[in-house]
Amino acid sequence: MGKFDSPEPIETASLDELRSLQLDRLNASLRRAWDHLPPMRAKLEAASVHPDDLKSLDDLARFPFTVKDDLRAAYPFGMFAVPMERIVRIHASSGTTGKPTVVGYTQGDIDIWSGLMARSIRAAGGSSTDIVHVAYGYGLFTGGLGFHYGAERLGAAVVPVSGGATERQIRLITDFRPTIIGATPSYLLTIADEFARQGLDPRQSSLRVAICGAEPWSDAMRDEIEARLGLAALNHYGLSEMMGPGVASEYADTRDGLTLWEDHFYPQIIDPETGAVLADGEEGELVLTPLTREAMPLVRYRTRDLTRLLPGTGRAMRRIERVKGRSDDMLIIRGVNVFPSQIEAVLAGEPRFAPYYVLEVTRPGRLDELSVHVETRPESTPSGEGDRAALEAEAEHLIKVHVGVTCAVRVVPPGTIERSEGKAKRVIDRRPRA
Ligand code: DLL
Repeated sequence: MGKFDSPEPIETASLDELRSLQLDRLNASLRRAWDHLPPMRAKLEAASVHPDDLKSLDDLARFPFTVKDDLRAAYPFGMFAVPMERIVRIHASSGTTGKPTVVGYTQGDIDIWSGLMARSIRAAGGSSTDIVHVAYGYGLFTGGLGFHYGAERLGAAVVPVSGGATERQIRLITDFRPTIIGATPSYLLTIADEFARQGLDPRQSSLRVAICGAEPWSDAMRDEIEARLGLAALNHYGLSEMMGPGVASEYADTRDGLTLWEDHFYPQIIDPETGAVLADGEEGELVLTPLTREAMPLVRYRTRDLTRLLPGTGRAMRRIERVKGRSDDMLIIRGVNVFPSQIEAVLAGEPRFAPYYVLEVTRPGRLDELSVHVETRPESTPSGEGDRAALEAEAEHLIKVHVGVTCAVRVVPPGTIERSEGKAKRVIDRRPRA
């Protein structure tokens, strides 16, 4: 049995033990930031706080936030708290707008990351006997290498496929018989489609567990993936700024949200408008403070992800609820806040729709308009214009009732919406730039 085949002691530690470990680690991390990370120290000084002001975990609320723009301003290496000779890895976010954010790691950071990924894969039901097919992208994106190192640390056999070249993914799954796959949920559906295209039944594959993350997805999408591929699809959360995947992960035995690895990340939920810390159970923006990062001891990083903190199930570490979306992905359509994942959940209620959709936002006059393009399943394409119009009207009605927004639904033929090979693009914004 590998070292990571059974739970680590901290997974079953008492709440007191966990809180005392967190306080010690938080003190040390704030101290590292103060001593070695000038932009963080400047922030603390501007807010008139010092690491010594942290006497209890609640005192963290007095400390200032770090935001993505702080990382951009420090581009490329200004957020590294160690000299370059101690940095052993650099990742960067894709940066669709403006400069990318750069993340550095010491060897110690890589070791902790690998350990947390091994823990996550084990929590999902993996062990050293598994073969893990990694279909997350390898490269500057943290997904591929994060899963890779974790699976290796677990002692499993890793197949480092990366994303894309979907035909070949099917061949490798068929020939190598992996038992676990890591992929974004949208790419997993692309893989399922490709199985079908090749005349194969994905439910007959060797895969028994999928570890899905890197983008928002709904419970309905999970049901679809599990039914089509005949496996357990577990949720996995992370972000580059903390290190990558491996921040929170779902246990196979409870399947009730993502246990946040609180021995390495201290979570707070804040009101995104006021910045005030909210009580556990309330919905708001997740703020994370890494407790053990050497290269980037950030203080109170605002993730923009909206979720809630829930008590642990039989564990001291708390869970986060499935992330609804990022506050920057939220559309405001004539005053109504809309997340793509909410539309996804409604569309999933109509069995004739396939799980492929895209939202298009336009501004023909002064007001924003939303249209929802959704594919029908091949076996249920509309029989004529009347049938199509009725299906569209029904979906518009359901979206109005459940999400509260008026939109135009456009039913499109199977295969017309662009398939994902990584993070799905759910919104096409055609509004004129301000
Ligand atoms: O997506 C890291 C990752 C790789 C996570 C593989 C899981 C699996 P970034 O590219 O920096 O890092 O994007 C991070 O993706 O702030 C969330 O908005 C979103 N996200 C990640 N996991 C989930 C999830 C990786 N399970 C951003 N549910 C985060 C919803 C997720 N959103």
